[in-house]
Amino acid sequence: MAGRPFRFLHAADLHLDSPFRGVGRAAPWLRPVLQDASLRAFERLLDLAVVESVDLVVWAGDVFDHTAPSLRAQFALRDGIARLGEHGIRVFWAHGNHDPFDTLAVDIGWPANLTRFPAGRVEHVVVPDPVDPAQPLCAVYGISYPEARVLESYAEQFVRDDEAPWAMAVLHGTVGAQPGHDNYAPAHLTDLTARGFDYWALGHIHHRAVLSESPWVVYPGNLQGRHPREEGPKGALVGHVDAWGRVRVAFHPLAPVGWRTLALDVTGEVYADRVEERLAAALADRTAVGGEDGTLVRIELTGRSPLAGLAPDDWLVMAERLSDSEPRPGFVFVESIVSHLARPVVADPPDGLLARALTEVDRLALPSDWKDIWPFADTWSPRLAQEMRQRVQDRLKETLGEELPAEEVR
Ligand SMILES: [Mn+2]
Repeated sequence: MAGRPFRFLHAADLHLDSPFRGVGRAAPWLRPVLQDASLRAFERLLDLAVVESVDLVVWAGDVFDHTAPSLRAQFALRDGIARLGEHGIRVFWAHGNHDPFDTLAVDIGWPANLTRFPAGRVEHVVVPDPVDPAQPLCAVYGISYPEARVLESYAEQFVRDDEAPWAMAVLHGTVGAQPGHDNYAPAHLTDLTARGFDYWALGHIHHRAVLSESPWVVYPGNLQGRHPREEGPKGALVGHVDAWGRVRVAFHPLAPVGWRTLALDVTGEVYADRVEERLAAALADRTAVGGEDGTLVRIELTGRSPLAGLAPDDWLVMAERLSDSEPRPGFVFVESIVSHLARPVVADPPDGLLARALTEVDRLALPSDWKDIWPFADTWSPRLAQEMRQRVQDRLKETLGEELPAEEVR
């Protein structure tokens, strides 16, 4: 072939106007940022399509989060499609399990540049060459879910004919083994690669993944991560098709808010402020930013430390201290600090620790103070605890001329 080079934008799982999970205690300034994130990502998707001068935009399902989308989301979508139309960009939408064709309640009319693929049946559209409309530029094949639960494979319905020199297939579903996702419209990768298409524009799996490059079989991932497992930059793909039908795929991050998990081993740390210092330093690393505007962080603490005794509410205090209290570019909000800490098991106290602990014992005056030390000593070492008890007894004998009853020194 020697056709006209063109570009397309491929996105999926936009879940417009969908709520964030687990951010109920977000600061007041952050709540609207999170509520608007999916729609702001969508605005950026439109900007990207215009700036990149794509010829077509394809959405591989779950454009809406549920079957009764808010009017706000409907208008955002309608206006967005119309805006693309003003730039001569055609839009193709294959409905998925969150926005199934037959049960999706829409209260608006769609612009003429939108093609919604029919429910349960593959249809294709030949897109004409914008300069010489008598010539085909490419063909786009797609199918929509009639309802949420589609358990049969749709792959066999995709049959390419040769009207157009280049053809794309748009499908929402599970290709290959994808743990953690509903197994909808399941297909093996080889079911797709054998069918003669140049590019499979997939949706449903929220992690970006290139399953094959010849032909291309691609999940762009969702547009805006909504919980800690949907980590890292999220956005859309722009495919550059050259005159010979070869495709180069470029990822463009669009999500305003990104998720990031920060794991830190704090073995040996005994002071919460020292842990906080280390976390603040890790959070300052701007190379690990999740979103274009800011990042929500889940912190996972591992290792052995006496801080294992802190309660979730205590860690919440630190999460708040580490979070931005007002908006700024590159904001950080610590969604939670999850402690997997275990108490230390130390056969012998580390060098110097015993001496320091015994010095502390010597400085104490009252038996009530001594008792505060036992739990701490036990977390470090039975031997240390034993030494400390002995030292306390010695001190008592020395200063008061009496011994504490054994059950009090344990
Ligand atoms: Mn889906």
